[in-house]
Amino acid sequence: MSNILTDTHIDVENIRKEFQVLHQEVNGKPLVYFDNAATNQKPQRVIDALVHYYQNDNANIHRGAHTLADRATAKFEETRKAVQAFIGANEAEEIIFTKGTSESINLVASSWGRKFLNEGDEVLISTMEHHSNIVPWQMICKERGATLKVMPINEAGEIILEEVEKLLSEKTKMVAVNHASNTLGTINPIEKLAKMAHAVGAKILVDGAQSTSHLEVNVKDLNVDFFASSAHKMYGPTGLGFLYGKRGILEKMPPYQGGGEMIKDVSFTETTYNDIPYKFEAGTPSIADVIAFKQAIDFINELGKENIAAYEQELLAYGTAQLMQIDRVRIIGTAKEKVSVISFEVEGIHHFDLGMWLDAKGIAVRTGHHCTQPLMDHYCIEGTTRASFAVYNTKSEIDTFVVALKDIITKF
Ligand code: C6P
Repeated sequence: MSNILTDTHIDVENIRKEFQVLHQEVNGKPLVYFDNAATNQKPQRVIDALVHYYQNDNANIHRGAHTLADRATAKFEETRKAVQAFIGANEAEEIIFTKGTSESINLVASSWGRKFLNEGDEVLISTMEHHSNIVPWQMICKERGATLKVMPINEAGEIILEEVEKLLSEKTKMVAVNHASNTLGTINPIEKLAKMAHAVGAKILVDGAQSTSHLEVNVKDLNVDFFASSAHKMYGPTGLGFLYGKRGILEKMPPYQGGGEMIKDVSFTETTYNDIPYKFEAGTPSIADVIAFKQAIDFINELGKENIAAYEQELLAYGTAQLMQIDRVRIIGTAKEKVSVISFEVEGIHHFDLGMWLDAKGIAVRTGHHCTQPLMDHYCIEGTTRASFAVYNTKSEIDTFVVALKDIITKF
C-alpha cells in the first residue's frame, strides 16, 4: 500500500505528486484541471510503464517464441485479469480490449445486432446518452429494420422508471444506457434497469465511461450483459478501453473484424474463429497501453473506490453549493445521485466565450454539447460549461474557479 492514503481519507497533496502535468502554469496562472470527464490525467507510474515497456519488453504478443514476446504477452494478460477483478467479472476471457467505450459499443451493436436484431425489434436507450451510445444503435436499427426508442428523463435529469416500464415489451431486445451521464452527472439505477430489461427477455448494455473511475462497479451484482469503458477516463492511456460480455452471449456472437489473432484456421474457402476474447481482438493491439493500464487500475485500487467516491462527493457538494449562490448561473443536471460533474449555463454569456475566459485564467473546463446533442435539445439549450472533478482536485481549486467565474460574470 502506498502512502497516498491516510486511514479512510484521501491525501490529495501526496496524490498530486504523482501528476507532474498538474504542476504547471497555463496563461500565467497555476493550472486548474476541471476537464476530467473528457479525460483524466495520468499518474507517473502509468507513464513509467509505457517507457519501461518500449525500453525493455517491446515485442508482439501471443505469436512469438522468444523471451521478449513471452514477457510482453504475460504482462498484457495480467491487465486482462486486473480488469476482470476490477469489475467483478467471472472470467478474464469475458474482457475484450478495444479502442475505448465507443468501439466497445460499436462491437456489440454490429456483432450482436447483426445476429440478434430483426425487423420489428426494439432497442431502448435514454435521453441522456452520449453519441457513442446512440449512433451505433441507430445504424444497426436502420440496417435490421428495428426501432430505436428513448427513455424519457425528468427536469433533474433522472430516468423516469414508470415510463420505462411502459416502453418495455417482448419487442425490446436491448436496453443500452450509461451508468453515469457525462453531461449531467446523473448516476442511473442500473440494477433496477437490468431487472426490468431481463423481465421482458432483453439484454442490457451499460456505458461505463463515466463510472469506472468514480463508482464501485460489479458486473455480476449489477447483472448486466455488457459493460463498456475507456482506460483514458480511468487515469490510463488514451485509445484503449474494454468490453465486458457474459461468456454465453459473447460465444454466440460473430467476430466484429477479421484479421490476425481472431482466427484458428484460415484457408481461401473457409476460416474458423478463435475462442473469446481473441475472436474479437483482430490485429496487433495497443500492447504498451494495455500493459500501462494495469498501473492505472492499481492506482485506483490503492486509493479505494469508496474513498475516491467519498472525496469526490465532497468536491461535488462544495462546488454545487458555491455555484448555486452565483447570480445568473443555472446548473443543468440536479439528480439526487451524481458523479462529480457540474454542467451549468450563465445567463447572457455564451459557453464558448466562458470557456475561453476561464482558460485565460488557467482553468480547463469543457464547453459545448458534450456529444449529447439530443440531451441539449431536451433542455432547449445549445450547450453548457462543464466542470468535472477527479481525485487530485481540491476545494481550493474550486475556490479559484468560483472567483474567476464571478469576475467574468461581473464584467459581461
Ligand atoms: N466523453 C466527454 O468529454 P471514448 O471516446 O470512446 O473513450 O468515450 C466515449 C464516451 C462514451 N460514453 C460516455 C458517457 C462518455 O462520456 C464518452 C466520452 C467525453 O464527455 C468525450 S466526448
